[in-house]
Amino acid sequence: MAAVAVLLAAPVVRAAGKTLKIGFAQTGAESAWRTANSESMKSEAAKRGIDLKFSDGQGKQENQIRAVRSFITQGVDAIVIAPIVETGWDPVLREARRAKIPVILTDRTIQTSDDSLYACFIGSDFYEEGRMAADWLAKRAGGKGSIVELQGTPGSAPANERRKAFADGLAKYPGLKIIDSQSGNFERSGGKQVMEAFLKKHGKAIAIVYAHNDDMALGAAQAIEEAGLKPGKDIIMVSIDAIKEAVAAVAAGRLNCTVECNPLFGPKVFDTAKKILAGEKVPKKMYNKDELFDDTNAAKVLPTRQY
Ligand code: GZL
Repeated sequence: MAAVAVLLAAPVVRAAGKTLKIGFAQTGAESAWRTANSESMKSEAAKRGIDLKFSDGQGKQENQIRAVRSFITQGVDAIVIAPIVETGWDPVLREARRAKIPVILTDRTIQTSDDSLYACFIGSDFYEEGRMAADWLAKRAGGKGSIVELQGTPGSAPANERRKAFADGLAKYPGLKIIDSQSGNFERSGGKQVMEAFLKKHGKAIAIVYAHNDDMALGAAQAIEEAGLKPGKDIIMVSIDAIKEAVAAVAAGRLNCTVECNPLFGPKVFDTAKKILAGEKVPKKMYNKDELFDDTNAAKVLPTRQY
């Protein structure tokens, strides 16, 4: 058994000078966050002369798995995956390991029976983001109000963790109650449609919107305005990502709080890939630092926002 373990564990060290070929299985193009993340990966690869094989999963795990299999057939040096959902990855990760191609998970984590199937994770701490959102709301909403929640993609790590963290964070505030929760799939149109349904069902009982990302919050804000109400004033708006449009909306008082989830980690991904291919050890999980923007700081930081 030991012999097999040594064989499988042997790191692939790439010949110096050869153009690095990296396959990237992206989730899709569902949000402004995703666009910025794809741009960060593509522009950084171009800057470094890396041959990036980019695959848009169009929101489907089977497309991502197909792309990973194609990368293996092409014999890429490393594979990067932004796994759209948490489960179902072990078989294709085992195929990558058999081909001795290291896999870096970015953006979203997975549930796996064998952590050694991937080299490392680079992304944000979604539970911390949900906690920060709940903490902000508990301080600013006077401890009471009916909340409607716009969830991200079902089964995705950000949706699962942001939902759990927010509920955990509000557990000690019985006056702050989630009265409805539905997925808008991280899309602006989804946020608008779900909010229209919530307004029809709950009307003026809605005091707070908690959206798992800014695109859905901005879609919900549009629905609220079309219903003759003022988002940010009649209804408190809390979301996550801190895309430039949302930070501007917070500065204008149309949203009230957005928790950052930085997508610009292309440089970190390729630095890490280089280390792994050189046989260096890297940390298993690398979390990006995220801040919170509300009426106290949004206008000030807006000119510096990069995505
Ligand atoms: C978070 C990322 C989420 C963003 C959404 O790292 O997976 O997916 O919060 C995006 O905007 O669609």
